[in-house]
Amino acid sequence: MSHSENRKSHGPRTVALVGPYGSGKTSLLESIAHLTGAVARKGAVTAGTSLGDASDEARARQMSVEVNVLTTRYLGEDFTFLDCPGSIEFFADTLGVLPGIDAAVVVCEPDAGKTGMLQPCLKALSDAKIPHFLFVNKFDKASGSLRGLLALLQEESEIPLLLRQIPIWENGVATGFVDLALERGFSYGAGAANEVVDIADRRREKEARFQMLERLADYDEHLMEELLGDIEPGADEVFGDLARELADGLVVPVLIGAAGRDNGVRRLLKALRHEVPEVERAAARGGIKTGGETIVQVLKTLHGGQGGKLSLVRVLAGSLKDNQVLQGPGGDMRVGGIFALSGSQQQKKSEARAGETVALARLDAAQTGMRLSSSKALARKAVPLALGPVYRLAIEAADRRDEVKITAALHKLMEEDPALVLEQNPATQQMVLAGQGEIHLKVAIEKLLSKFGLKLSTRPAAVPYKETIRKSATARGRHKRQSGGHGQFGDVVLEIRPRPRGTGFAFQDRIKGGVVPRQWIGSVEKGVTAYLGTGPLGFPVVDVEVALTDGSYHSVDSSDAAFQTAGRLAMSEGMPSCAPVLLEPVMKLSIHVPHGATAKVGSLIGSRRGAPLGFDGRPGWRGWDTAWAEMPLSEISDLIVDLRSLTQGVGTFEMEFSHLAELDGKLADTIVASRKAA
Ligand SMILES: Nc1nc2c(ncn2[C@@H]2O[C@H](COP(=O)(O)OP(=O)(O)OP(=O)(O)O)[C@@H](O)[C@H]2O)c(=O)[nH]1
Ligand SMILES: [Mg+2]
Repeated sequence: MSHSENRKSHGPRTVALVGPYGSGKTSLLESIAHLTGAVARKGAVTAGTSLGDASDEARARQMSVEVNVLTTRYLGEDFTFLDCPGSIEFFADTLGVLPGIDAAVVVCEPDAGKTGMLQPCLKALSDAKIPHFLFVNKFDKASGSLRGLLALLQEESEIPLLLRQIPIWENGVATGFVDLALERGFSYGAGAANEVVDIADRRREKEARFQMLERLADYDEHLMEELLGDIEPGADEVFGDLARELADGLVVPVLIGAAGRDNGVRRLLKALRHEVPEVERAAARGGIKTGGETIVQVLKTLHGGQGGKLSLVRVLAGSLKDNQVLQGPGGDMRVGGIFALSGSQQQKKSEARAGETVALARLDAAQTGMRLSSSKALARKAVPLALGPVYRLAIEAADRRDEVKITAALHKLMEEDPALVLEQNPATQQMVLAGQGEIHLKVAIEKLLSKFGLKLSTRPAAVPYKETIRKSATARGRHKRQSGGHGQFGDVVLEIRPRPRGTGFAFQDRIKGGVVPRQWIGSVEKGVTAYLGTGPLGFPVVDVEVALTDGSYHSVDSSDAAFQTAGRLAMSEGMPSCAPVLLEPVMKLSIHVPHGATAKVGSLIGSRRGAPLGFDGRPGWRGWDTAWAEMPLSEISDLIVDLRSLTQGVGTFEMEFSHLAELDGKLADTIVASRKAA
């Protein structure tokens, strides 16, 4: 291994562990923590003793709900590992760390049925030009051919996969592996350091190695010539190519192992140690020319219970001292503490150098996605998150006295998680929490309780129904009151007519001969508009035209208020005979799913009163389709739940308002009845 031992050591590097839910990322983090000596005793996700997933919300579900951080040292070199949640509902955390990492390890399972789950994260990595490895985990449970699996995995990756290890099988169980670059065999001792073993099947190893070299030679002419001339390439050349082609995003090296048993994890760490590029590459990716200035990228924001706000940052250039002033896009701020993180442990530091990933305390104005710098000109705003909400719940303080506190706490949660959105819906007067799915919102609501002691009650977000009319009518409204001194008098005749959909409300003055004096025409319109706020079915009225055609007044008793009342009276008189009808919002959906689920999406659209508008390949995605449809908003509230269950969690959609559609029959009756009851 002399090729690697005599070069200068690397600076601190940061690697994200990403991939589908349940593939073993947090277990891999645990194994890394164990093998690098960051924890004395290895814990496990299933036992609730892992270094990561320490929050109540994560422990209860045995799944990661936010990024876990481990800064550790391996053979004298510093690494920070960012273990990202796999659930697509928490994908914002993965997107947040991408600008600050040097490489990613995509953890997947040796299961042909699960390879379709990989594309969202593989695509995010290749789009962002981030070097990445594939770690096929749970190899203790693998059966069947790795080659077959690899072919399926390749379908999900735009970049060619490069198989670097092959398993050693004994009676259908993987008992070790051959590293094709080193040409060495290792046995999976249970937990112990991998032993070097003889390679029993030399022919199979040579063949696999040759395929690996051929792929490397696609980007190295010299190596190609050697292969063609039957010359054995030197180890330095092979390892040099592995590092360069990874860093250039030309290949995705594939390694195998079982994090649960520390199998293959040392080899993975060694590959990371040798091949993950330095921080300068990550900086260059972000368009940063490294000079003397300090530049940090905010990867995640955390609000601890008593610790206050922490900003997890990668130092992309320069160095950082405690108490240093950093410029943000909106002003400067002072670093109030630097910490290295290891799970929920914080270790105070006085400075951080380029390449380190650390948590900074008390950067009040910092937000995830921002770039802060010693120079104002280098500070950058956060790029808005490219994830639109797909699930909503109306929320209310369980105790009204908590309302103000809840809004403040929710804002903290939204700082931690940019995928959470608080929407105030003026049409339904509800406060609505929007996000990436049921679990996403549940976790947010649980955090509100566990971190801030605040309780919310939730219910489905109301649909902003409207109503309109299908017939015309004429009605009179006569308001006359004689009480004591001054009376009230207003009298109007209104012609009410339907208007085409989407044209809104129009008021016409057709008074002749001043039977309603000019100064009160506006009063009549006001009264009409007030009425339209709640029509005969209980919803706001749209697309009607009201003409004021006749009326009378009283020289003493008529007034603005009296004519407003008269207008309102005429409307309540006339509207019920105009054949009122409910209008429901219909959205235009773009639904994205792997090709295998497209037909099922067709039936899903049908079962939710949707109208299919066709489908086509999803641009930029391999084997995915986009299906378009129109669907009533009321049917979309939990659409994401069904969509995910059809697609192993990866299906998603976007929507925009299309139009209001008339709704008749039983469904309409139920909606009107429940409105009346409320
Ligand atoms: N057989 C086997 N099981 C494993 C291995 N590694 C992890 N697991 C199991 O896989 C399950 C999921 O493990 P996690 O480490 O929580 O997976 P994760 O990728 O972090 O999951 P999310 O954070 O929810 O995406 C747990 O039950 C682990 O015990 C392995 O090497 N072999
Ligand atoms: Mg996890």
